[in-house]
Amino acid sequence: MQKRVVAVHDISCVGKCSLTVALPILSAAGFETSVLPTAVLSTHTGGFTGYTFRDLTEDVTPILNHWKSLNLRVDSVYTGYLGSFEQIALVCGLIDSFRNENTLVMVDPVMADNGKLYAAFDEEFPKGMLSLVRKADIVVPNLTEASLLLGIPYPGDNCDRKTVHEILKALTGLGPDEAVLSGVSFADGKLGAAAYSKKTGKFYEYQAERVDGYFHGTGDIFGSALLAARLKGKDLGASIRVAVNYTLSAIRRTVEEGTDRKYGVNFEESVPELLKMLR
Ligand code: PXL
Repeated sequence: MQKRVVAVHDISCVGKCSLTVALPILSAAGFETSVLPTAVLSTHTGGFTGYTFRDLTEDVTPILNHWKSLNLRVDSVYTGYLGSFEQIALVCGLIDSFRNENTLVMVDPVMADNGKLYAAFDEEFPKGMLSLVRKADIVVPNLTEASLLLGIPYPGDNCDRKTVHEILKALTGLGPDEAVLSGVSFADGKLGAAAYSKKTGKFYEYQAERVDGYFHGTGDIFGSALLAARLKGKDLGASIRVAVNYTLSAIRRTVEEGTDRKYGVNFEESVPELLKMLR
């Protein structure tokens, strides 16, 4: 039976990230993708000024109440950028109400990058996010978000394998069975992801070519591809390989095309590659 994912992210109308990335990728991978939009913004908040922001917190409870009346089967919940602090508790409620023994809950604790909280979040937000992370089967932070969750200083993006392993283990100590860190580098000119599974007690890593520069929305592309691979039954090691290779393919194409990076990367034309890797 086709699996249903509930994707909980904002709609950034322009500047590909969050739902405008998660929905097409998960749909192309063959999953029915239902959405719970957390906010509507004219653009994302990284690199644009003057963006609009409509918080949809008020709509969450009525939407969930309607879904409860439908007896909706939810095979996966994928959370990302939330619109308010109050939404953290509401999304925890969504998970509690709809999770069954086979539901895969993936939490991307979107709130920060490069050592800094995003514009919309204050110092209290990471504490709230921790309560959502505790409910996850898989947690997918970047190094900045991981250090905020664990209450440790940001180790910088070039931190060594030993530190990355400690962080991954500590993340699973918060509750999730699996932790995946994106944006780690263990060698010059390389960038990739590392992961740990509490069940197997194994670490996994995959590095590919590093393309210099900041590419907006790539965390969401990575997360969506990772979830697609896990839901297709690929193991954690294979899943991070798929997610890194797909993200890199979209970045390479964007560099070749020379488009303005704040508008996001060309993940669309790499979808055929993703589908091949997911086979
Ligand atoms: O990709 C993360 C993200 C999602 N949504 C919004 C953002 C960001 C990162 O800046 O601003 C609105």
